[in-house]
Amino acid sequence: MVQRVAIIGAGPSGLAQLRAFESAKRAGAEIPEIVCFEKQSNWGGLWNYTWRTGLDEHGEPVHCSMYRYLWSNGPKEGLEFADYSFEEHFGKQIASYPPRAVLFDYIQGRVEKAGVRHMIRFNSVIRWVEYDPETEMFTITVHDYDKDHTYREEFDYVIVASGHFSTPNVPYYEGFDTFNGRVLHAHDFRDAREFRDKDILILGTSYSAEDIGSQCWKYGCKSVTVAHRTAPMGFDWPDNWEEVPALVKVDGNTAYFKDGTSKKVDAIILCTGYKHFFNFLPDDLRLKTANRLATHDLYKGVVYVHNTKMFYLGMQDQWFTFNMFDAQAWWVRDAIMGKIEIPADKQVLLDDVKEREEREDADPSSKYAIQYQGDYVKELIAETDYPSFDVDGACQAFFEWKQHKADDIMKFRDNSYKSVITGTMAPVHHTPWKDALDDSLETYLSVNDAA
Ligand code: FAD
Ligand code: NA7
Repeated sequence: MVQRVAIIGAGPSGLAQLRAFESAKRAGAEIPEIVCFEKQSNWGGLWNYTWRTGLDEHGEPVHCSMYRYLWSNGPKEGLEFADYSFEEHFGKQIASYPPRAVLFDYIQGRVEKAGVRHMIRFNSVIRWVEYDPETEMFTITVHDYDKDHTYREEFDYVIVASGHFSTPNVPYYEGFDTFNGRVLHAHDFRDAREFRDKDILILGTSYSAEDIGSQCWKYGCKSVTVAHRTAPMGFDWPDNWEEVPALVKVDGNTAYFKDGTSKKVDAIILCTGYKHFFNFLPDDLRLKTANRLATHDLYKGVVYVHNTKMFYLGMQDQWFTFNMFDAQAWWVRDAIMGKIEIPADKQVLLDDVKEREEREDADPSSKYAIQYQGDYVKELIAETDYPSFDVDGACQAFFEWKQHKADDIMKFRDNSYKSVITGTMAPVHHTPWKDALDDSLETYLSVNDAA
């Protein structure tokens, strides 16, 4: 009997898994039957942009958390696929911080080349997954929106690749319900021009806060105020940008902060992070973890310790993304195909998780965290046939990126780095990021031609 594998989600992680199996097949191996379920009508996960917010055309929660004008928040040299370089896709080297549409095109190029689209059932949302210890099979309940039909199918293995930056963490502060303006989470942010000439308040100090604030600044908001719960971001911000202590309450349009100061604002954007949220999984299969580098309950960061026929991809907080998902997908493929043995002793799995957590907690610095995740990528790659690449070189690009941000937060995207896959240096983008208001693929690439 051919074994059956279900992949939940066709974002970068699920696509990495499809590509991993396809590469084994191409090399002559017999692979299991693979079915990837994707609730959206297209692949790409978060990179598949939609103008919609709230519910999608079917009434499902909109998955997309990305927005117009989003450019890569780290250098592309840190995420390049080892088996499909930017030069292979675009026919030339391109600048280091591509806008969303350019990265979507790159992600898509690899899987189009691999010819894996037929393995994906689109408009198909997973409603429930159950495991029967007697038969050692999973039963998956799916709703197919094209046929408006719910059905169940059995699988030997399940790989959850549904992402964890889609279900917003939305705190409540006194006065939100009577605030005279928009209160929204980053998940629902789409177009910075909405906030032109407005005074905006942002809660949170991580990537979304930094980038959504920068977007609004770039597209002409009047001022940005960022309230921090723990610590300020501490960059050298433009004049109309300030960092203030934690928000205490809102009264009318006035926001009050912990140090007794206040500010009148037009809109509040909650950049307060996301939840690992799996409403299609019962308690015995559902991952519960904080957003960290060493996820809880995942052996090698991918095998669910309470059921080793269940895998999770991309559940870590992320410095590395596409290449880490690849490393995970190749490893999971080999575990399913019996090339890698998962220890039968549960204690060994739990010890592995504990060791990873302790090692992560040993040093809070971002430099350590980058190297930690780079080492994780190296560890997995060494155990499979994923093309080896200079992971330390990618770490180096991240270290330089951190320094460039500290040097000038509104100019860091004007820098370029060397590809660790092809060894070529990226060109400096023709237009500085702050002046590049049109971020279409055509403009981004043609600008480089003109340079
Ligand atoms: P996702 O991209 O979230 O894909 C998950 C897929 O699963 C989706 O297609 C979804 O529709 C599907 N799915 C979910 N639930 C179900 C279900 N029940 N049934 C069927 N299908 C389902 N990374 C970078 O490398 N560079 C960046 O610049 C960058 N910017 C980011 C900006 C934002 C605002 C956010 C939120 C993230 C950003 N990331 C960035 C990180 C991002 O997490 C990864 O790049 C990547 O998208 C993760 O891939 P994934 O496949 O694990 O998850
Ligand atoms: P993150 O990185 O999880 O950060 C969440 C931020 O929200 C962080 O600064 C938190 O502050 C803050 N937070 C969380 N809860 C609250 C409340 N209740 N009040 C105030 N502030 C709060 O999420 P992001 O969206 O920035 O980034 C996620 C991904 O999207 C990332 O990988 C990027 O690639 C894009 P804390 O420091 O805990 O005090």
